[in-house]
Order: sequence, then C-alpha cells, then structure tokens
Amino acid sequence: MSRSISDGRSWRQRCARLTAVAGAIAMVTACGDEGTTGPNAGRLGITITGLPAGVAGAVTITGPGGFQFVTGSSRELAALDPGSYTITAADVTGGGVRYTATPATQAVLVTAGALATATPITYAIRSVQFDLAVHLVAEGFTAPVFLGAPDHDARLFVVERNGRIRIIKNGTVLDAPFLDIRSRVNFAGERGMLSMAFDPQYDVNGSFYVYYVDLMGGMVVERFNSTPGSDVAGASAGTVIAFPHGGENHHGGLIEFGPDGMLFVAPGDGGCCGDPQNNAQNPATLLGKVLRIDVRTAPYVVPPDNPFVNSPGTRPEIWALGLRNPWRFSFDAETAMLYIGDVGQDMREEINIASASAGGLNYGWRLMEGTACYNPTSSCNPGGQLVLPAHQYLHSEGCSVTGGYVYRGTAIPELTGHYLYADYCRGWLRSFRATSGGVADEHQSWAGVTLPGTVSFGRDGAGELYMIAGTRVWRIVRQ
Ligand SMILES: [Ca+2]
Repeated sequence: MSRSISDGRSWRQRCARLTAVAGAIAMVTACGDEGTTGPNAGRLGITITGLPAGVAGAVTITGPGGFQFVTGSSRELAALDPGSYTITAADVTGGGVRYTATPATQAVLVTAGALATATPITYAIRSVQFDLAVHLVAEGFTAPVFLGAPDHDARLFVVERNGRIRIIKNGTVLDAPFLDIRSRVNFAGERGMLSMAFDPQYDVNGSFYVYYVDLMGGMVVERFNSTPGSDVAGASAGTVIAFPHGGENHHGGLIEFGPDGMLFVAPGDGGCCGDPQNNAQNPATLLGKVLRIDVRTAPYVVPPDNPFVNSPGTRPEIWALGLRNPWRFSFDAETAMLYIGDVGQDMREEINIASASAGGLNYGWRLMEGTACYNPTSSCNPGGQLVLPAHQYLHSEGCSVTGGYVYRGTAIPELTGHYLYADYCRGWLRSFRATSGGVADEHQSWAGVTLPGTVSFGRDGAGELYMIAGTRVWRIVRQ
C-alpha cells in the first residue's frame, strides 16, 4: 500500500499538477516558489532499501520555501533551491509486518549545480528483543482499584475501593490517608470508590474528583479542593454529577479528563445479565454510556459541542453509547485517541478506539457483543452504524478485559505508543499499537508478566505504568 503522492516528475511539475487538480491557492503556497532552474538548481538523491515488493516507504523531504515532497521509493529530485533539506522516514506496514527506517531523520545540504546524496534509508522488520516484568512497589492496601498522579508529581495516589486514597511517597505508603470517605461509600461486591481524576489545573487549584457508589446505590462524581502538593485532601466542594444505578455490578468505574479539558465519565449498563433494561441503547438514561461534561463551573454544564445537545429525548451529557461495562478507558493525549476496554458478557472482551473528538458513536451493546450479534441474535447491525471493536478476544483466552494506557513514559522507549491491557482472570499482559486510523497493529504478548486479578492499570506523573492486583501495586519495567 503506497503512501506516496509522487509521480516521478520533478517536484515543481508535481506542484503545478496538483495545483491544477486541486485549484487551491494553499497548494501553491505549500509548494513554495517556482523552483530553481539552470546552473543555480540543485539535486538530491534519495535511496530507499529493505522493503519487499509491493510495500512502499514513507519518506518526506522538506526544504526551503515550504518545499515538501513525499516518496515511497528511491528517486532523484531536481530543480531544487539550494539550502538544507530534512528527510524523514516513517514506519510502514505491509502484510501485517511493521518496518522501521534507519535513519529516521537526516538533514542534507543541497548546493547549486550539484547532486547531493542522502544517507540511504534502510527499512528493517521491527523486532522486539526484550520482555516486560513487574516490580513490587507497595502492598497491604485494602482493595486497591486505581492509581494516578498529577502530571510531573512524584507521588502515587492509590484509590482503595472502600473509600480511601493512600499516597506512596518516596517508596513509602504514608500512614495518614490522603482522603477517607469510607462512611459515604458503598463498599460491597463490585461497588465502592472506583477511580479518581486530577483537575487539569491541579497545580493551581489543587482540585480532584472521585467516582463512587453511594450508600443508596447511586453513582456519584464528587469534587474536592486541596492545596496543590498537600498530602492531605481538603474539603469536599460538593457533588458534580449523580445518577441512579441500583445494580450490583457494571458501574463502569473511570473518570478522566480528555485532551479537550472536559471530564469523561463511563457508567456501566446497570448490571445483571444481558442488559435487561436495554439501558446501553436507551438515550434517556446515562447508563451504558460515555458522558462528557464541563466541570469548570458548578453545577456542571453540557459542552455545546456534545453530539446530542439538540436531540430531544436524549440526555445531552451522552458522548457515546452502547457500552456494557467500560470499566477502564483512557485517552492518549499524544494522538488524541480514546481507548475503551469494555467488559463482555459471556463470549467476547473488547477494546474500542476512536478519535477523542468523535462524539455520538454507538459501540453496539446489547445489540452486539464484540463483533457478534447478541440481542437480537441476527441482523443486529443492518445499517452498519455500530462501531465494532478495534480488538477483541474470546473467553477461551480470558474472562474480563482490564483496559490500560498507551505508554508515553521514558523508561521503556520501545513501548512508546503501544496500548497495554490485561485480562483479570488469566493475568496476562498484552499490547498493540494503533495505526492513525485506529486499527490495532503490532500485537505483543508479554510473557514476563502474569498477574491474575489485575483489576486496573495506573499511570504516574511521568507516564510510567503500573498494574494493581490483590493488595499490591506493581510497576511495569523492562526485564
Ligand atoms: Ca461493542
């Protein structure tokens, strides 16, 4: 699959052609001026090797005057303005195999009347020659269920499902909890305090949010104010949003701010079996959805660009629908993508990927479980409107997906951009990297990690990732 937009002619010819086709002034600007001819023109030779037939490279050459050219194969560029040119070679995929280029970037000086030659770009199959492991960070927690930290904060905040937040500081669990609202949290079965999120302005306002099941069985997002950097939370600033649930399971469990600064909340479908109330497809309830609200003011407001603000009968807080128990979701700010691990019914565990700005998507439940019809058992997606998972696995491989994060830390550079997830029963750790189109690619199974009972991942202030199982918190490291 070629990503090249070149046609073998000089860049000046290509620009003229594209301009004629597109009729766009912008394209003329993007191409720079009319180029250089005669004795003042320079040339640049590009060599691309290592790819099998039918797989094109992805090499971008930029230079003076807004010059830009993309090629998938070796070629010589002519009629170039003298100056410094930057050559960037991106990874490509062919036949399910990813190829990485060396050098990935280089600068070449083009001089008048001469041929400059770039260092040959060699593609090779990307290989992983290491494994991951986990190192114990701390233990002895009561039903730890989540871990987070403000950006660039060295502390780790561990949410205990009974209603406390504990701090790990300099490798030690502090005696005094950061927060203790056990008297208000329904801690039984799957219920409890399930996650927390730091305000995007935490370093200024010290605010954070918790998501829990209250004593009446309802779902609550509550805001607390504190002094930034303090090891003890301040007073409650009140309920942000609350809504009934009443079921014994499928509360969802995560709250997180998106790259847009809005708070996302993902409640489960209300519990039981097969979503008997059909909540996930019911636009009048918040259950089985992803919600998006603006909490910069109290009470919260619905962002005007939410997808259903003008749809009568649909709760305007709804960002996405058709979810069963989106226990863990996360944003990858780098690519502005949303990953949702949706726990399946009896057959299929799934991970969904979408642009963080794509509202109104229907992820299918209870019409579908993963890629299969559920209820009804056939003709469940006649219009093709439902969003199918980017990845699923069957219950022959596990029982319940624990969604994780895209790795953006610095300790394991090879893992950068890869999404990690686990299975609660089997305790395996796997990863994939999503293409820009949201397709799961480069699947890896990390044999060095087996942690049955992995209930959640965590992410610290530097982007390193953690796994939580039993009473323990583990850090994911390179083996
Ligand atoms: Ca689905």
